[in-house]
Amino acid sequence: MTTVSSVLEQPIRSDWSSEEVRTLFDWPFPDLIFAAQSLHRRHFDPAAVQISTLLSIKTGGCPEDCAYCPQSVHFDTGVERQKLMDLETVLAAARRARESGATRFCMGAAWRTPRARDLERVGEMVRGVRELGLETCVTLGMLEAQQADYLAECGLDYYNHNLDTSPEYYREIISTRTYQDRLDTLAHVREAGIKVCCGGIVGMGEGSADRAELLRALANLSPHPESVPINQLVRVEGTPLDAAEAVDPLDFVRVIAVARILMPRSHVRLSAGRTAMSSEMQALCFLAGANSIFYGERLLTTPNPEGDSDLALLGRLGMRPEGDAAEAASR
Ligand code: SAM
Ligand code: DTB
Ligand code: SF4
Repeated sequence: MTTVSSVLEQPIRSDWSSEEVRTLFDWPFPDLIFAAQSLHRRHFDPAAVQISTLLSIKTGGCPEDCAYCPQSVHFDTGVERQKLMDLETVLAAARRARESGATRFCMGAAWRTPRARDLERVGEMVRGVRELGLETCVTLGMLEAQQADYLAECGLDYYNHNLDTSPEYYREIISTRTYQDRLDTLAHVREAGIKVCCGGIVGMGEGSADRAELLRALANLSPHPESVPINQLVRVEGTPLDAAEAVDPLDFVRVIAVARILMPRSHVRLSAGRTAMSSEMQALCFLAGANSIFYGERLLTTPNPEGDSDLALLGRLGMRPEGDAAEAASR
């Protein structure tokens, strides 16, 4: 039986059954938050939040058909296509992110998989951003083993590639690449020695069993992804999901709490969708174990809360960016 005391006593696991994870979703909210917060405190400073900034280095015109995505060529969303950015433009954005307090700079490209010449240029960006003292993350679509090895040689810290939803619901969302393709890319990244950033999206019309199966698929990766972005769907006009039903905020908090319980040592990122969340809901997410956010006024193509309002929220909660002077002194 999965009980509060059993989840607090057991070691870190990668063998969760469907039933165990579904049971967690059915727990009374106070038990769930208590267990998540207890595990969070065991492994992290509960007042510290890791800050990442995103930049879209190649926008739109993507051949994939991910039903949530404004950058797919299959949907008319009005996103303006932009070819791969110059190195200098990327480095200028990275410097600004560093000045605003980000410790990780994430670069996203709307590709199915990178071409050789493009991968080389991204490799130069990774080297340049690292020299600024920032952690680096890229998300470029599917990777073969040699491509992952090349990025590792360039010093890449993290590769983001999401499972997005449960294996069962996946076919409703994407037809141009399989779940197994995603698992293969994740294996190549892991074998290359790059840290894995892998999560999913809530609010695409999935049921609570699908949410449980997504988290089970993530937690049964061994080792766990170091970073787990939990996105709330940003409904973009022109995508097939533009009229998806809004998620009950408390159900979203449950997803964060279960992710924290299953993957106690991972950074769980309260990722896309924060412009639609109240301060109170975000506070509950932090209480449930979220300890990372995207910071800066844009995600890839859609808005994110203003930097000042995020700092104000952290201030109201007595929380602070991970790695800043106050946080380092308290360690
Ligand atoms: N093209 C690459 C790929 O998909 O592998 C990288 C960029 S893609 C935009 C990265 C992730 O952003 C997706 O896997 C998805 O989880 C998330 N995402 C994209 N559009 C979103 C939306 N409208 N709402 C929430 N998350 C979204
Ligand atoms: C992730 O899980 N979320 C980020 C990042 N990885 C690349 C992307 C969110 C994109 C939201 C829609 C947009 O701005 O285009
Ligand atoms: Fe392309 Fe990535 Fe968007 Fe899918 S999520 S359409 S792969 S940019």
